[in-house]
Amino acid sequence: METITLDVTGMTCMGCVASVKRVVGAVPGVSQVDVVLETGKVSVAYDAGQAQPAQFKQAIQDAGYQVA
Ligand SMILES: [Cu+2]
Repeated sequence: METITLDVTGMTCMGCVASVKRVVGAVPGVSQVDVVLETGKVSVAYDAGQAQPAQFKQAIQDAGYQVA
């Protein structure tokens, strides 16, 4: 299991947090998503054999947020 932390901007409320958790959590191979609204830190635990960080970034961008 790998873990990556992404810097996400554009999240303003717990609804945004829930959206990011949902879209990243929907990527196959992702087992855990933790979001800290105040810092914009999104930590993703995933199986590197199934998922790639580029997929998380794409999912977050598709949901309307920016990934540093
Ligand atoms: Cu929001």
